[in-house]
Amino acid sequence: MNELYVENPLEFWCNNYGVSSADVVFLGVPFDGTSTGRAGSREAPNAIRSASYNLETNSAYTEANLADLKMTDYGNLITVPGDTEMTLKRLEDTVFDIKNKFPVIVGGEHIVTLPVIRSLIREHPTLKVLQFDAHLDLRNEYIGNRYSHVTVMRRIFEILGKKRIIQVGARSFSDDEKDFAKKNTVLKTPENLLKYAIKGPVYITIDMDVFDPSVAPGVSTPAPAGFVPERFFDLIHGLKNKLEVVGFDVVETCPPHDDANMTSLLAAEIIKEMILAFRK
Ligand SMILES: [Mn+2]
Repeated sequence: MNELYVENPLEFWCNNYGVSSADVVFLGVPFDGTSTGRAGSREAPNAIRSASYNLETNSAYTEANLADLKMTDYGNLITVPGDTEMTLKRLEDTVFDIKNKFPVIVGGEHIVTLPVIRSLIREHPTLKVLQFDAHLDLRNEYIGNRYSHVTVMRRIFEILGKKRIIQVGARSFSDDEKDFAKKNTVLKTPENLLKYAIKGPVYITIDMDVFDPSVAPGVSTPAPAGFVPERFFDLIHGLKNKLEVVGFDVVETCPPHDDANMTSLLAAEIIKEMILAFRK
């Protein structure tokens, strides 16, 4: 056996320790059942795994190496196409199983964040959520649906309560969402976020549409005038020693609309840098 010459591009590039002994667990959630823009984010977990093979595990920001961590790729949640409720319940139960690890949840569309919060709040009752997103996702319902990528942060607000969602990067929202956010969440620019102290456990959700479509075209709901990657990475590493992060997700990558795999590649790099910056 010569293991130097084999690899498995169906797993995210990391040491695969097995779930019981791993500290960091990658879980794919190939679900896009409520997508109203471009469908296809169900293909993202595997596209991001494949993209990770184009990257180095070293980080220029931290001088740390992902390969030195006890990390494992847990595979994909078995979703139920057409049944959002059953899919979300399965995800809540699966995340609860790995709650003492550092969960890295890879969507799929943004509704997948809801069951992750339902699960983590049981372990961390004072949990806050830091959201990077072009949208506020605060509608109470959308085309008659209360459980969708458009309403996900409203449902999370109902769990967490006032001023426990911190929203960064929003530039596409309705009047009602903006009014609701002013009263009930915390809106921050990247610059202000660095000065804002988030105390206690925090979960970070990254919607890839927070980036500009010129650097991340493959998203379900693109919005012009977003982040460039350098700005995001500077921000993340500026927050490195300030936050008690208990896990994160990267959602809304949409491979069928992703020119040259740019968005999957960026998502893979984000996953690496986020883990190296924030793992417990
Ligand atoms: Mn979103």
